[in-house]
Amino acid sequence: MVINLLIKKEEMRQKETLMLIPSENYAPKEVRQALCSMLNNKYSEGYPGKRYYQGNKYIDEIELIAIESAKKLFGVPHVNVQSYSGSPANSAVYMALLNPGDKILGLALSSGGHLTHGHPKITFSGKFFQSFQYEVGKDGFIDYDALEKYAKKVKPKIVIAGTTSYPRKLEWPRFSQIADNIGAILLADISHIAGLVVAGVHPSPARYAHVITTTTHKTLRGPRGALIMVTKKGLRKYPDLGKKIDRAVFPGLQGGPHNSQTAAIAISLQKALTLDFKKYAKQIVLNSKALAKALKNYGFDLVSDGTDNHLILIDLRSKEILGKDFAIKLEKAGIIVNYNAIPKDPNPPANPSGIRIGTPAITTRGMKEPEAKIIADFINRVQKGDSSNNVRREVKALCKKFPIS
Ligand code: DSN
Repeated sequence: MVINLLIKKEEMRQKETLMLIPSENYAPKEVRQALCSMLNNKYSEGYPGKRYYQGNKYIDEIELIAIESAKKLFGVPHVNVQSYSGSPANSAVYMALLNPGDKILGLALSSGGHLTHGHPKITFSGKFFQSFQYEVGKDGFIDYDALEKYAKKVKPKIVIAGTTSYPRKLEWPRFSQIADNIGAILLADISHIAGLVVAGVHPSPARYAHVITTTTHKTLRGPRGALIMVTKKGLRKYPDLGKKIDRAVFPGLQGGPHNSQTAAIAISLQKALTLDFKKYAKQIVLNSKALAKALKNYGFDLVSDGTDNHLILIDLRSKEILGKDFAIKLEKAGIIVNYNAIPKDPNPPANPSGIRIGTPAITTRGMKEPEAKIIADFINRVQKGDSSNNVRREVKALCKKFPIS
């Protein structure tokens, strides 16, 4: 069958190339097996103990394990594990807490935010709400003073603190103070950094935000999926917030949960509770810092001049190549990245001035700081015009030394 052949080819591609897209990772075999299990056959609209279909005895147990594991991992009292992915999770939070036309305030996409954080005109969050956007300053860091002034002026109902291409630590106490001062809800979208948060290598928003969303497939290394979590602070402010969130997910936005996904989430959350996972997440950051340092030594300009987390945003303007062209060259050499806007990018999003790279997937392969330096050398050689075939051969050899199962 042609599809089976293409799946095999994709497996081979993933094995033989360096996956440097910071939102991608290799999910463990048990997670992938759960995804294609017979749980896929079952309808389970509703929640454990309150389903609209019979035959959900085991599905209930699985969903409860996923919920309890997430509560323990993130230190929160209420979790919904049914959102299909990150965008539906954020939409469910808005549906639970906002009315159409309410004001929302999120980080601009061009400053490292996400489409669902109020990106204007073309997105659900930008069309159905009055959306306002804050930005990073000239130094590439979120300008909290400017955000505070803007929040006081706009008075949004919700402040969204979350990022997709921001290489620095998020200052939760500052976000919380800004949102609390204007009586706004604080939503922390930790999709990119969830694995780092559970390992303690990035501060947790659990004491500061009212609601936390995260995808489960990035640094958390699970299946595609999402969690919506209500914190103690959130329940103090809105005692029925958990119920509201659950009702927004089902029946508000979704029908039956994807049970195979729920089981895969449960497995990955249990793995994330182990000491091994904490070591893994620490290594992600060590690798990212080593890669950033080596790239700087080769004269690459990094937005914010470095990284605190799993990702690096390279400003290519001094190298006189656009992000897309460089990403294509790197792909020819077996290095997979994505082109990305840099703050205040003079070029359009479809052909921006930067690339975004990250270390979650290479760390899953077992690579450490020495390999991060080798990868920086590969990237530099591609930029300098070394033959992509030469680099490709070396990339393949490196990947072979660090196999994935
Ligand atoms: N598309 C994801 C990323 O690459 O960061 C965010 O949703």
